[in-house]
Amino acid sequence: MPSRSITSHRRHQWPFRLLATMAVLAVAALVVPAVSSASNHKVDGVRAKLKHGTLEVKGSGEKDAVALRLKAGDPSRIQIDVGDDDAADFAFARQAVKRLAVHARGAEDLVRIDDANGVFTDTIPTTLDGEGGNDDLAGGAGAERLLGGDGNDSADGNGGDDLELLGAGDDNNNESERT
Ligand SMILES: [Ca+2]
Ligand SMILES: [Ca+2]
Ligand SMILES: [Ca+2]
Ligand SMILES: [Ca+2]
Repeated sequence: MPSRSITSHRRHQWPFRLLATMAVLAVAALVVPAVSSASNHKVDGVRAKLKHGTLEVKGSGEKDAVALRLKAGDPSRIQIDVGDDDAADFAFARQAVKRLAVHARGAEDLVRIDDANGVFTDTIPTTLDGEGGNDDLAGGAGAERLLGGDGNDSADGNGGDDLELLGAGDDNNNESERT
């Protein structure tokens, strides 16, 4: 009977379909996420690495803009946004970060803590060091250390018990109240 043979044919086919589905899932699991937490990785010359609990961000030596924020919808991740263009370039598990230090190096840099997705510098000791050049530093609601180094720096702690040491130069310390 032809109908019998079709039935047995279909029965032999389905394990192959299952194998094909499993192969597709295995390939999907290998896809690498776009945001990297790799330590030896640079974006526009800016490096971010986590070592012994210290998340250190180092500038390129050229003019940099760097924003640090929690990931939208996932406060367990800290993102580093090089270029401050709303596109995160590095991400680290917040739990693994015991201290945060940004060393912007020479040239006029913008370094800011972005609390848009939640405050994190209240629990993670944070230092923003503009180093040489006319830097623009902005803290978050927590207590940060803002260091200007040489150059005419501008700093705003944005609330919290901040320490601002802007070094040599014609510096502008404008602590504002957060609302
Ligand atoms: Ca970016
Ligand atoms: Ca600088
Ligand atoms: Ca602050
Ligand atoms: Ca200075």
